[in-house]
Amino acid sequence: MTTSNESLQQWVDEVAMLTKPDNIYWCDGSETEYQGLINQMLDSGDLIKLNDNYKNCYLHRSNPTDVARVEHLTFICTPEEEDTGPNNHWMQPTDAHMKMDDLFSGCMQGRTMYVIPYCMGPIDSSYSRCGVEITDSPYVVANMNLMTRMGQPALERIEQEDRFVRGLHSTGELDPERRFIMHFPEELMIQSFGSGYGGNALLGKKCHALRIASSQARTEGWLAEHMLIVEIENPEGEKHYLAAAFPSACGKTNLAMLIPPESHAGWKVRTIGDDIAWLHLDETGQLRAINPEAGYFGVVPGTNENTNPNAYNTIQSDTIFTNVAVTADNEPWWEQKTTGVPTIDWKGNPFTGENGPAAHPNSRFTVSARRNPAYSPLADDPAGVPISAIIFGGRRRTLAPLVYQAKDWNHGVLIGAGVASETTAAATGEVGVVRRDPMAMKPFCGYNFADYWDHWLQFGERSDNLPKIFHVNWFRRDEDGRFLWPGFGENLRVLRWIIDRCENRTEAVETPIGYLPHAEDIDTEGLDMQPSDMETLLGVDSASWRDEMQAIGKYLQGYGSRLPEKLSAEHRKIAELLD
Ligand code: SAT
Ligand code: MN
Repeated sequence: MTTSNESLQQWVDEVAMLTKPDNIYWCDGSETEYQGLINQMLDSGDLIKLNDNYKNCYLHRSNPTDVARVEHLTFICTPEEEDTGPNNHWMQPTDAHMKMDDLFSGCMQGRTMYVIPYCMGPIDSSYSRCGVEITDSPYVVANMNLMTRMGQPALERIEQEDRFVRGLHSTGELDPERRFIMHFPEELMIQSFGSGYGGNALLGKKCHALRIASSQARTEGWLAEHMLIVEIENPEGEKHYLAAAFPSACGKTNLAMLIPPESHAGWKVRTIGDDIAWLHLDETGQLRAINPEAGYFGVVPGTNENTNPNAYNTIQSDTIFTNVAVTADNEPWWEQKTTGVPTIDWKGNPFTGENGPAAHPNSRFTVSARRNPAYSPLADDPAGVPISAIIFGGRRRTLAPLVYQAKDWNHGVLIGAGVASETTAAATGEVGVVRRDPMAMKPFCGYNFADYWDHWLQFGERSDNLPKIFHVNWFRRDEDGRFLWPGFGENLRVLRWIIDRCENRTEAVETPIGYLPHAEDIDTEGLDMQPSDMETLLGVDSASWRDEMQAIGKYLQGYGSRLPEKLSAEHRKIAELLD
C-alpha cells in the first residue's frame, strides 16, 4: 500500500530519508495485521501472553523510566513565545526542528517504519479530523489500532481532504536525557522521541486530539476538551448527555462507565467517551460532542467488580495491559483487584509485598470501546450528541463542595479556569500536591490559556442555548482522611441534581460561589452517611473561599495583559460577593 496523496507520500519519503528504516509498512487497520503485530511482539518479548482466563490479553512492561507523561519535556513550538503562554513549555520552531532532526537522524536503522493513517472521530463526521502517525514501535501501532479508527478508511478520507496532522514518533533509546515531545500547531505537526509511553507515543491522543486540536479548534470555532461524555437515561426514558472535565486519573473513566446503584432501578448510563470531547455549535446554537477516540487507555489499579464493573468486564479479553503485575499462573494483577495473588511485579521482579506496589500506579489498559457493556452506539453518530451540562472537577480534600452550579456561562468559564486538583501518577513528579489545572487542560492546552479562556467566553456571545456549567468534587475528606462521599455509582445522585437543574425542575441555594443544592435535594437514602457529612459537603466556608479566590486571582494575573477583561470582571464580582 502507498497513497495517491502527494503531500503524504512526500512526507513519508522525507521521514524515511531522515530515519533510515529497513522497511516501510503502511497499516491497513485489519484484524490480520493486528494479530501479526501481536505475534511479532510475543516473539520479541515486547508482549507477554496472559492466561486463558484473559483471552487475547497481553502484558507489556515498559522501561521503568518511561511510565507516564513527561510535562517538563513536552513543548509547544510557536514563532512567538507569547502564543504558547505560561501554561506551556516553549521552544522556537526552528530550534526545535533542528534538535529533533538530530535525534531522528538514522534512528530507525534496523527497524520497520510503520505509517498509520487514522481518523479522530467517526469516519463520516464533519467534526472529525485526520492524522498520520509514523512510528518505529509495533506496540504503538497495536495501541493505535485499539484507540483510533485507523487504516484504509482513514487513508481514503485523508486522500479526499488533503489535510492531516503529521505525527512522527520513535522510541529511540528510551534515554530520559534524549526525550522530547514537540508540537508545532501552525504546521499541524507533532514530533515525539525517546518514549514509548501512552500519552507521549500514541500521538492521536493527547498530542493530536488535545494539544494540536485545541489550537485548530480555536481558529475553526470549536473546542477540544479533556472531557468524558456520558448518556444518562431516567426511568421515564428521558436522555441527557453530560460532558465532564477532570484531570488525569481522577475518575473520568469511572464516571463515563457508571453503573446505577440498586437504589436507582430503571436508570441507564451509557458511555460515549471517557477522556476527550470535541465540541461544536450546530446551526441551532446547540453544543454537540463527539468522542474523537475509539478505545480507552485507562488506569488499571483500583478497577474491580465493585468500583467499575463495566471497565472490569471490558478488560477481561482483547486488552493490552501495560505495567501491571502477574500472578503465578500468569493472570494480570493490580492493587484492589479482589482475586489472585501477585508474584511478579510490574518491572518483572519477584513481588515480596514490601518492594512497592505490585502494579505501577499509572499502569494502563488499552481496549476497544466496543468491548464496554455500556457502549453507546451514538459514539459512532457523525452528528455527535447534544450536551446539557458541562461539569468541571478536581481532587480536593477540602474546600470544594460536592456540587455547585455556575450562575451563567461567563461565571462557568471562571469556575473552569479556577479548577485545582491534587496531582496523580499520570504524570511524572510529586503526587498529591494541589496545583491549578484549568478545565483539566493544564498539560494539554496547545496555546496560551488567556486566549483559550477568551475563546471559551466567545461561545457566550455565539449562542443563548449553551449547556449549564457545574463543578463537582467526589474527593472531599474529613480530618481523619475518610472520604465523605461514597463516589463511584452513587455519583448518579449528584448527576440527577445536575439534570434537574438543567430542566428547571429543582430550586437551589444562591451563594457567592454559585448555586448549591438544598441538602434534601440530593437523594442520600440508603447511604451510610451522617447529616453532618452532607452539611460539610454542601458548605461554603467564606474565609477559605476568600483565600481561594485570592489564589485564583493571583494565578490569573500570571497571564498578564492577555487575560480577558470579562474573566477579571467575573473574578472581581465573586470576590466582592465573598467580602
Ligand atoms: O497518558 S495519557 O496522557 O494518555 C493518559 C492521561 O494522562 O490522561
Ligand atoms: Mn486523560
